[in-house]
Amino acid sequence: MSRRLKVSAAQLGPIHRADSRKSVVARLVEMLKEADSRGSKFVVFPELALTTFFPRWWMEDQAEVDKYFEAQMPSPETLPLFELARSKGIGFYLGYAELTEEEGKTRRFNTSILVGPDGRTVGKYRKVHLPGHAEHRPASPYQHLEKKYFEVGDLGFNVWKMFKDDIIVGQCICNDRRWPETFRVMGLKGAEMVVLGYNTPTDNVYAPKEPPYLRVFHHNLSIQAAAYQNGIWVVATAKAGKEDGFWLHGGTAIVAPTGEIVAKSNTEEDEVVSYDCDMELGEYIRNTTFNFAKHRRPEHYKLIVERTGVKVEPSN
Ligand code: CDV
Repeated sequence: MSRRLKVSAAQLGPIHRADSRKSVVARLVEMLKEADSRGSKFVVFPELALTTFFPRWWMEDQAEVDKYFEAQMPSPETLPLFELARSKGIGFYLGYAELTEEEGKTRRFNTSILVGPDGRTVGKYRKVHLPGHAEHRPASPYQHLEKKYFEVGDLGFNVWKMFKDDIIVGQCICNDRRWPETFRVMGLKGAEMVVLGYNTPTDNVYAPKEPPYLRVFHHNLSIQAAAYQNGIWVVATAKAGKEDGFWLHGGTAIVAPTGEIVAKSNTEEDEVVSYDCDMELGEYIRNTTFNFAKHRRPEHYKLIVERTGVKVEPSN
């Protein structure tokens, strides 16, 4: 019997500032029901899936910022999602802003969790590649303040065995998908599928001349290359559409280990995208072109972990 996993990417349309957690969770619940009706066993929700993408606003009052964070998970508001998923035997990935007390310190992370089909949280990830800036830029049409509101994740890139076939699942968040290191670390830990959520503005606030079509092209380029270069399935789920007037691109996609997009969203609204994944498909890639044990040359990759930025060093 081949190992298969039917997965659904549950894309969210906009969540406005005024929308309550309860109304958002009701939308997630509806999409989980839709995924269940299609026979899916795994549902991937977006990054920061419970609120608007609040890093676009400069806020000085920490109490105001903290309204976008979750101090517990499941919370009373999200519990219906956990209970429904458990009753249906469906696992899920959920992104949210995490507020935690650790060693007497208040900490804030851009976090995602993997919840197993038995309703238990099996894995947590805290976003490593935080894009944007930390200072107020009043001349900018909007802010991208992930560097102000979150700490850099401290849990690394991990994988977990999930579902009845012990499928090895990794997770990351949004900007992480643009960094090959993200996927290679999980690939080296045996990942067979990597899931992620994202909120990507259609325009590049740091490069206003970049045309919007390139944003979706770079998104696809990143996840397709990551899938092929590691022989893994990649599921990438957007929060999309005009949120409080700011446009986030869609492009939710399920990518096969061959690098091909096999299913994608057609809207920038709540939309469930499903695919029945053959978990054996990546094996030939992982055993031939990207047989890591046979072909990798880490002795030549040292700079990747030793150096962060570019230092010009011509060999002539
Ligand atoms: N939420 C994100 O991480 N967004 C970034 C934007 C800022 C480029 C992304 O990589 O999509």
